Amino acid sequence: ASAVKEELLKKYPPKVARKRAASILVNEALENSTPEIQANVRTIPGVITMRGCTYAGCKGVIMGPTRDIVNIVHGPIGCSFYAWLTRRNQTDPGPDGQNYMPYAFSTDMQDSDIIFGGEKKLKAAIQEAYDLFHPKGICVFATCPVGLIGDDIHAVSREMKEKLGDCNVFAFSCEGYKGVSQSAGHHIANNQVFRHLVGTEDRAKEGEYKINLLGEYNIGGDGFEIDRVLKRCGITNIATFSGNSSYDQFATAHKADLSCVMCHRSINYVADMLETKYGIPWIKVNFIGAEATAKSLRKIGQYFGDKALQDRIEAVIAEEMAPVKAAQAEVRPRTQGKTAMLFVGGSRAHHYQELFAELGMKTIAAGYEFAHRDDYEGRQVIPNLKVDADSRNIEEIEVSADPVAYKPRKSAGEMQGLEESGFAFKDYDGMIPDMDKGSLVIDDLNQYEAEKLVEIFKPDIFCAGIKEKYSIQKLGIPMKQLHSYDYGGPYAGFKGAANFYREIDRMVNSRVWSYMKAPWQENPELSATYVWE
Ligand code: CFM
Ligand code: HCA
Repeated sequence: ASAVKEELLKKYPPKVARKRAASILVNEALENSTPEIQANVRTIPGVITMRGCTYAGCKGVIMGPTRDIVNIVHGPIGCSFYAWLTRRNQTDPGPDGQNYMPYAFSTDMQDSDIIFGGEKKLKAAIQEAYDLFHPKGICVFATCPVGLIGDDIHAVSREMKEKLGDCNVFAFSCEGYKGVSQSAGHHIANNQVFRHLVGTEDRAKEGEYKINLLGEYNIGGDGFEIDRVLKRCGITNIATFSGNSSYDQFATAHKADLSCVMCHRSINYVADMLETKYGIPWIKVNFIGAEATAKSLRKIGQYFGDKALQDRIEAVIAEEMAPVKAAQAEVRPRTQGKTAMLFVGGSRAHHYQELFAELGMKTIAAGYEFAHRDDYEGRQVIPNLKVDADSRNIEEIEVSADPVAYKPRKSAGEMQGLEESGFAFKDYDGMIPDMDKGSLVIDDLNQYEAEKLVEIFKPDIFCAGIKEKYSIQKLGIPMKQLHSYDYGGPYAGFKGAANFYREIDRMVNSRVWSYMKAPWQENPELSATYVWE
């Protein structure tokens, strides 16, 4: 594997090779520790990164899936068009029918707005949206030019909130260039939702075992499947951040008794703030993979510590597992021993290794686009993370215990008892410890390295996003999108696992790939040769 690393770096100029070397890691056995990887640093100019921008992480990822908030993009129309229904976050509009997700609200900034300022136009847009829909909330998102010309979107939002009276208007300084990736946008979104929305409504859903599900975005209906399973177990989901969510879910999130964190990267800030301000403990869960789903449900059962709940969870697991096992048994003779590569976002490259393991498939290389070292190595590295100019640029908000609403959910003794029995609060070990020794871990993979990896290893399947899809398929390797799910899904929970098994079986066992030859493979004279002057 270290020869592979050398091969990946060989073509780069020395300075680029040095920088990339720190982001490429051969997972070696270390005594009681996890090897260190470079992450959350700037992409090297000139390489074709898989990353997106800060605006995408804020507007598209965190705020996009909430149906009854009008999300107005202050910027050129391209940014709005990009964020318009591309992420496959599904929703169930419910009886009130308030669902603004199919719309693209934009100020459609023009050259003249860049020169003379766009605040007036933004005010008018907020007024127009309010007059048309009377939503509970309006959110405003900054795109790159807003930061460059200095429009004060926060002042405009404050003014409009005051003027409208019954509509919560607030804004996000999530200019695309604000951070090194989508990740900065997650943090900005978390801060503003917590500041302006969480804890503003006390009338929450009733239930005996109340949780929040943080970092689940209902892509391809994953959240629907998880909610179905939770409901069967008798667990009440107060708020999902933010798949299939509504304004009121965020507003009442402080009424839950436990936060369950799915995607650690995008939402761990909210989990921490809910604990500090309201006393709600958090645990890491994972509903990708049938075994992982069962384990997560048991962990929730153990937290509440109620025998009736635990019995019900066991009964649900037993019933749901039967068809999952049958689906597994059917495909495994055909999938066993095959290899996968996963390069996705900030959590799925880890979570989906569980599903591949259930198919008997080995993940030989994986990496995130924009995760931080804690998502690779575990949260114990957080105190030692280097604060650089880019991370300092993202606000860290001060939160303290609420004088009225703070309420410890368990006594110190109960918490200690749970911890002594091996129950881990606010804990995430990251991706690296779960990967085989000798496997490759690569942060912010680029197109050149992706093609090199495929050429060297010829994996049976490669998982990434839309920009990677066709370049990989042209190399004759099946490519599965783990963002949009290639318009399929759900893959979470029990039913999702069975869906995934069947689909991956079809993909890795299709012979079409071996029949396919690119024109330059059949006619070598068509292949281009690079000539360096
Ligand atoms: Fe979390 Fe996500 Fe992901 Fe993510 Fe994303 Fe996504 Fe993703 Mo695309 S919040 S980090 S910023 S799990 S949009 S639903 S699929 S890159 S791995
Ligand atoms: C984003 C959204 C994205 C892109 C997916 C892809 C998603 O980062 O802006 O590259 O295919 O999941 O929709 O991650």
